Amino acid sequence: MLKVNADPFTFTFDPSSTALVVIDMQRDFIEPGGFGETLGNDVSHMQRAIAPTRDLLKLFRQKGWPVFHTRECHAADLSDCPPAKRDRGNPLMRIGDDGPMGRILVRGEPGAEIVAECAPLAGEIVIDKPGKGAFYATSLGEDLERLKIRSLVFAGVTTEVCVQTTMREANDRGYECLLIEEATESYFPEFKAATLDMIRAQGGIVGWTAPLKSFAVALNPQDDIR
Ligand code: TIU
Repeated sequence: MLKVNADPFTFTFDPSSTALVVIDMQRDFIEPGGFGETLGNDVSHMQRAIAPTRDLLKLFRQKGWPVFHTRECHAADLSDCPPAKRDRGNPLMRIGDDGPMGRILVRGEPGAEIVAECAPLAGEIVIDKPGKGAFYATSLGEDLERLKIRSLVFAGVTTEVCVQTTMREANDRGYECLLIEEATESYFPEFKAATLDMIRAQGGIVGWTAPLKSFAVALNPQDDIR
């Protein structure tokens, strides 16, 4: 068992049953002209999550532990996009409309791809999801059961929407969930802070959070240069 110095207390995990889940590090959320910006958000906040997520991916890849990537996106005919999702509010463009990175939030379009720094490698599982949570209407639950995973380490965007929703889904299914603090971002810094607090409140009601360094040191104690 490995131990991570985490909040609200030590996160203990068995490396043989632990996977990384990187949520929606897509151009549509991170770059100008995508879905996130159409909703009126300042997407520049997302840049902060890229390097820590890349570094976290590197740690899992060095160990050969399982890596999942998710992408929020819809079929070209939008048959998996509820009208309530497409019609809500007054965005600059709607899901399926033509934007500078192709059709907004549509599978296979440039905007739906994961940013180059965090791109999936061969053998890593990519889960396309129509909702905010990665378990709803996907194979994620079955994939995790097949691999006998018990603990999940999370990264990605946005903290309070797709990351938190997926962590709550995972927590209800019995997974021990750790969110790496620098490897997630929100368009609203105060929402990120509040979400980290919510996750670890009440004795870890949803799970744990930890700085990337604490996780890295748990994996490679020899790197703990103080
Ligand atoms: N709008 C927002 O903050 N997020 C999303 O719509 N999806 C994800 O978080 N991936």
